[in-house]
Amino acid sequence: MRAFLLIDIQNDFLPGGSLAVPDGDKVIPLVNQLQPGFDLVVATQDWHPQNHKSFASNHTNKNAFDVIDLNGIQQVLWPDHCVQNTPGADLSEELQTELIRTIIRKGTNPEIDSYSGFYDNGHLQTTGLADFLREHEVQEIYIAGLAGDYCVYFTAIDALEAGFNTYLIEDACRPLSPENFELAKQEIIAKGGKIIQSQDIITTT
Ligand code: VGL
Ligand code: ZN
Repeated sequence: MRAFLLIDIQNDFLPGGSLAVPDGDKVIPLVNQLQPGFDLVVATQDWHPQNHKSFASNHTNKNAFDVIDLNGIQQVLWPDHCVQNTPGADLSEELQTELIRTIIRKGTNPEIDSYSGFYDNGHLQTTGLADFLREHEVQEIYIAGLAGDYCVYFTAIDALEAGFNTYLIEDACRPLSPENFELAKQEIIAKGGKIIQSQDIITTT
């Protein structure tokens, strides 16, 4: 079975949002078009409490994009984003949701960030995504969404580590930093993943 993972297509990551990914909205028509070609569609949702320690606002004398040590893990400090039950945390209204079988919420523990859809950044706690996919006999995972160099990248690395055949749909992702996204794609390839374009899927399904 082939699964399609839609990573963090939420208002705060879209133009006008508090942690906007440049051209983030451009992925939405593409992922809407691709969804029916998969056996299973799963979305992730960054879902932080207001006191989350990845927010610069929860530290004194720190600015957004500073890097700190948070419980032994390097942490970029972000503007407040995707706060639980706020409009910024909602999936985009442009995103088609009828085919989404489950939504995996992550980043709920204020002490640790969670970029990947599978685990927190310390790999201490699972979200249950790997088990869910295995229960549905998924072997191939196709990944799209935001941000390409953070949550998309970490999800792809964990998918590979969990033994799934992993495909990143490059044109259905947008990064915060193009330079970091280049490094991220190289790392995914080095670990056995594949970088593809949406056209590769549209023409083969
Ligand atoms: C993300 C930074 C902080 C992402 C989430 O979805 O890529 N990036 N939280
Ligand atoms: Zn976040």
